Amino acid sequence: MMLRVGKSESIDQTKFDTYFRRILESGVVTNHGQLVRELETKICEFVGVKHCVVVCNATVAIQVVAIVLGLRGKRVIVPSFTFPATAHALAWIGAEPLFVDVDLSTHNIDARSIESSDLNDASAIVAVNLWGRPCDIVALDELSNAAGIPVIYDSAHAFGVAVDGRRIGTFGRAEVFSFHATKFFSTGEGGAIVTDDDALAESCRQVINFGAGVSGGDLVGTNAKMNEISAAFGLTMFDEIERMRDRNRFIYQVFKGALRMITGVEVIEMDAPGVEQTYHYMLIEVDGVIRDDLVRWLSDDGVACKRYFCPPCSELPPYASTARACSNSVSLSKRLVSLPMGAQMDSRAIDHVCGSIERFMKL
Ligand code: T4K
Repeated sequence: MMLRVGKSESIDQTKFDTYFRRILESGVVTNHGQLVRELETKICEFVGVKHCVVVCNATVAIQVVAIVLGLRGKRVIVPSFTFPATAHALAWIGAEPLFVDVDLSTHNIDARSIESSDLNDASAIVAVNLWGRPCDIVALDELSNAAGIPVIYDSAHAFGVAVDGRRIGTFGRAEVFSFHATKFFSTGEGGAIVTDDDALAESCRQVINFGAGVSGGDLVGTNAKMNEISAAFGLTMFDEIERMRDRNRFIYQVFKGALRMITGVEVIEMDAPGVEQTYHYMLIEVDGVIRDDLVRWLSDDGVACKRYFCPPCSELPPYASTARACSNSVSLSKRLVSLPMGAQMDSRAIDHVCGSIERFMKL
């Protein structure tokens, strides 16, 4: 029997029960138990990275990496078009997000909009692989090397994605994944820090456990551990990754074929040369004048769609008065609609969504 977990997936209940029984038998429910260790090993092998530290969510993962890299009180370059967690995580630890605009076609941080004064002012770049579409990693590497500051990737959307045969999770100084219930791979709530840097991994491991073992320095610990039940979800779901990818690819293609026939709707392309996708997001772009009405129409018609991300981060109240204008981010925030994706979608559901959009566009 398959057990529904979150928005996009279902897992094998028998396998989950086996893991769950191991938790009950061991009596260990948290504090880096056996299942968490197994999950970390599997993620390292799958991603092709030396260290994985699983945590309770990706927001805290960003904070932990930022604290370990000494970013408290420092400026950090971030894209203005992302989920608020990217910027809030940094602001929460006392870093200052320095927003830069994104590229209109990739929706990712535009290396060309990072000015040399930004690089002089900033102590790190946190780039986001939005929708699982990889950033311009080469350009970001060049900037990071030239400025002598690290790049950290917020890869909350990108677990399972590869570029030119190399998995997301192996780039920059460290990368962060989200395993939230709305993600391709889920542990309910959860996340991971992945890195090849031995010292960084060791410090992250200490910081997520109240700073235990930290000697000297000013590293402040927190509690960011993943528990064993979440790890059991993750371990059960691991065996489903390729099936989920194939299923999502199929849904994406059916969706794309149907949406392309509707005048006024542009599908956000997930396929790119050299990129192995998970097809976790199904996004369309429409005229900004009608976008909010379309979202209301779809919601009234039972379609779980979202205005990701509106407003852009740089226009959120904590940042709006100081952030620079990011016109591409504003434009995207007015035009994008995220459609339902994953296990909940079959051909009838896709027909319903596309039919509803078509009727709206003909009004
Ligand atoms: N960086 C980036 C770039 C991110 O996008 C995120 C999170 C983070 C960092 C931080 O990661 P975490 O700290 O969360 O690990 C959701 C998620 O809560 C959030 O994790 C995610 N990004 C963001 C993009 O989406 P909401 O408020 O938009 O989700 P919500 O509750 O409206 O759910 C979306 C759809 O999924 C709805 O149609 C309902 C459905 N759903 C949701 C849940 C929670 C289910 O079917 N089952 C469920 O259990 O934020």
